[in-house]
Amino acid sequence: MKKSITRELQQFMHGVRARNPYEKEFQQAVQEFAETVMPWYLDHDKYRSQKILDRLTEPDRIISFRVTWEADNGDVMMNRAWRVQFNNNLGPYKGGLRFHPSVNRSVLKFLAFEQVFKNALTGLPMGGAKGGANFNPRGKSDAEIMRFCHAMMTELQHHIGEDVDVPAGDIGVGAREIGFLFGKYNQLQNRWSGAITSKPSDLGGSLIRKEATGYGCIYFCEHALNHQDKTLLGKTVAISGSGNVAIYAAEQAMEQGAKVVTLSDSNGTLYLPGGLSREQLPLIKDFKEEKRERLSRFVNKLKGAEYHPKLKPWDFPADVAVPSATQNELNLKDAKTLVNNGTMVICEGANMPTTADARAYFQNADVLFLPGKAANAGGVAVSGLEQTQNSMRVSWSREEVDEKLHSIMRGIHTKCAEYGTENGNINYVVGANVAGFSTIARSISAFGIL
Ligand code: NDP
Ligand code: 2IT
Repeated sequence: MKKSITRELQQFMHGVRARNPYEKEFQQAVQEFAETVMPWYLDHDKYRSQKILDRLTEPDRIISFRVTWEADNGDVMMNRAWRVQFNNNLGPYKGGLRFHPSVNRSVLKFLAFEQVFKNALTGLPMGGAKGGANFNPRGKSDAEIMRFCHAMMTELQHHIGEDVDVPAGDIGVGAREIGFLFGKYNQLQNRWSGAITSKPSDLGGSLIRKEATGYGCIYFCEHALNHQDKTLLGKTVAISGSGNVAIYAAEQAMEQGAKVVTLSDSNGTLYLPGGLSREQLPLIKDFKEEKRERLSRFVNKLKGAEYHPKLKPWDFPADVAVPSATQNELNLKDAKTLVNNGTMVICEGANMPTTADARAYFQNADVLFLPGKAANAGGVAVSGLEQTQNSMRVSWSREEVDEKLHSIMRGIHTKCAEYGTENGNINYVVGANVAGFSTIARSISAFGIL
């Protein structure tokens, strides 16, 4: 990197750190972004003089509130919840809700920041937001989950709406939670509206939304491999997580002829040396989606599977790694193990699952690195299609939605190639960040000084 660019970057990050002390995840997401867009930014005096990058690292607003609810044993419980509305230049704020004990302002700010550019890449009219609570759904009864969701929506309803801000699911927020949140919203508003997406289809959700992030991720991976005259056929794929993204990434990887050798949860890793079979996938869906069991509780039902409580998916040999659990789950040590074992592709199903040093290591080792902003955009893309269907009061078929998802993932790949091609190779981190940034920068500039 040129000295002048390094100097600008240091100065910029000094300001970001000073304004957001202690927010490590947010600083990390901004640093990764700024590093890659700075050369383009410095080439565009118009945007630089309007301080577009500085303005873009400050959310439009953060709503912070208390959620009080009652446990089954009568205890009064309290959680913290937030909605970070980052930028709505391209459309209503849009992004998921996360329920996990690790949720805090920094985590939601990094997620909302990345959502702005991810949503811009889809080409659909969506701004960027994220929300959630430091609530742990694990071990709670359905009645407790319901009371928590209803209590949360009692406040959140004031800040969302189909033309204002449209939440969806994320970690810990699946069909059950969306049902409770959406029901309460409709009751409080006394009307039906598409103010929440990733709804089950019988509540007005889009077909393929449940599958969209995982499927889209594998479609994107296939595009990137095809660009190098390769395919997923016959490749071994290590996937982390066993939630919404992981399960459908596994399903689509198998559809493309790959062999899925791992899944995981926060307690350990499931290793299937012979690959996950088509007969085993419905069992995993049932235990994870319906019964919400830990992998260790049903590994004995999966023929040929081993369970390793102390190991990560990255400890097992695979051609392609698809981190699909949470941020910073793949560190430098894991990156070295993967490269030593011959892994050729990292395709991020989760948001920022790779630490900064691990990402740099992969890029120096010529590993094909596909960042989450591009690779996992399929979920929010089909959320966008769900908004359209809800507004039009129509339901598209699985085939129609899947065709549109394919076309959006193809379009994102084309944008990455347009903005990220260096010496004949695509740098997908540069491509995704600069393509998203240029779209948002144009819109901020067009609005004047706001
Ligand atoms: P789920 O809640 O369905 O699944 C999360 C999975 O990750 C679970 O297996 C969970 O294990 C594991 N996990 C969560 N936190 C940790 C942790 N701290 N350490 C280890 N494992 C962990 O979430 P999703 O599948 O929806 O989301 C996964 C990732 O994908 C997130 O980064 C999310 O932001 C991102 N994403 C999701 C989209 C969506 O449409 N759902 C769209 C785009 C990105 P356990 O059950 O043991 O906690
Ligand atoms: O990180 C993400 O893109 C999501 N959790 C999906 C957001 C959405 O609005 O569907």
